[in-house]
Amino acid sequence: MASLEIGIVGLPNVGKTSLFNALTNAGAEVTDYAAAQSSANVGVAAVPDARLDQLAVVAGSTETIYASVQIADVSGLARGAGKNGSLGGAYLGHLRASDALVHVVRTFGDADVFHVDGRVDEVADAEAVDLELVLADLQVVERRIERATRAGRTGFKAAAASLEQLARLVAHLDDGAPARTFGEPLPDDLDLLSRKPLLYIANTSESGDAEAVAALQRYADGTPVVAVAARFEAELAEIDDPDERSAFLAEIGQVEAGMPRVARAAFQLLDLITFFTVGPKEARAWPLGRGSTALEAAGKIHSDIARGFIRAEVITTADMLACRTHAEAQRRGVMRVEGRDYVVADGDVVNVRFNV
Ligand SMILES: Nc1nc2c(ncn2[C@@H]2O[C@H](COP(=O)(O)OP(=O)(O)OP(=O)(O)O)[C@@H](O)[C@H]2O)c(=O)[nH]1
Ligand SMILES: [Mg+2]
Repeated sequence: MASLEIGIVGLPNVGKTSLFNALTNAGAEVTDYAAAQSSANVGVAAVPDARLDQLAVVAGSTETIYASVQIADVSGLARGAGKNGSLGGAYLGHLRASDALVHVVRTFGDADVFHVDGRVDEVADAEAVDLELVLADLQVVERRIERATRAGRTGFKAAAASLEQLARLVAHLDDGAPARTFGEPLPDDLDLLSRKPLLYIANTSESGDAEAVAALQRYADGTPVVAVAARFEAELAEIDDPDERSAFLAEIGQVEAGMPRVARAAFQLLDLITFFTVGPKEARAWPLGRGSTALEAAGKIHSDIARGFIRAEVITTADMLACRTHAEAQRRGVMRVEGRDYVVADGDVVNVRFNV
């Protein structure tokens, strides 16, 4: 299964790697200077889901397997990087390959941490990175225009139409606006960073930085903002003992870890739904593109199951929790039998009958 990847962007030293560690528990190196690392940290973040926890209890499943998203953490994006073309190579490769971007903005203001501009200004910082992404895209579109112009000379009508659209896009990007807000359908192969779904993370101090978070929310103008104290969360992720965890959380007056919120927001950003398979061996959450069919869901589980697909038996999470077993759900008439074209709904408990 090709895994969906989320790329972390942000200015240097804002806590991207701390967030990555908190999400993935990978223990990547965190430095208090701006590390110029050329390779990326890539890891997997589990997406906690209370519905799955309950289903696992009801079914007495030995193992609980959450859905996951892949996260890539690269070094900081310097101001000017998009314009002067230094947004190159491996760095861009990772971001371009991402299906969505998480943009970390620093609101914590410890004096002991080096900050590139010697101050904390969350809105200016966010704006700077957003602009670099737009400028990098502008270069891509301009290159595309050069190519389309050459094709146009040899007389392709399609090239002329796309040239007009690309010129409108250049004007849009030139205003500093992201491709996301362009409002015209663009060719699928035009891979622009500012076109990807985006989520802001306000990396706060343990006190929460309410004012700065509110300012960032105003700037974000509808784009989701999730506030979290990344360094604290990264430390929390390393504690396995439940009592120790509770004590650590209580220290900053929190009852639960903030990372599940981030993981869920990232998951939503990818426009995924979750379906479940539940049995005594394992209860498992599967990510699936919204609008996918039962046959596609079967293919996520195993290509053989899709190939030999006969039918899907579908129970809602609520019905499954009430009935406790597939057999009881069938007896009460809440188990639906669906064909290969059934559009799977979020929270469906699915059992595929297949024949190989
Ligand atoms: N007080 C505080 N410090 C933090 C927080 N998150 C990160 N830091 C500190 O900020 C510094 C940079 O953190 P990193 O996670 O390495 O930041 P980064 O964005 O990955 O940095 P580069 O990869 O070098 O661009 C480290 O000293 C962290 O301990 C936070 O939430 N609160
Ligand atoms: Mg880092």
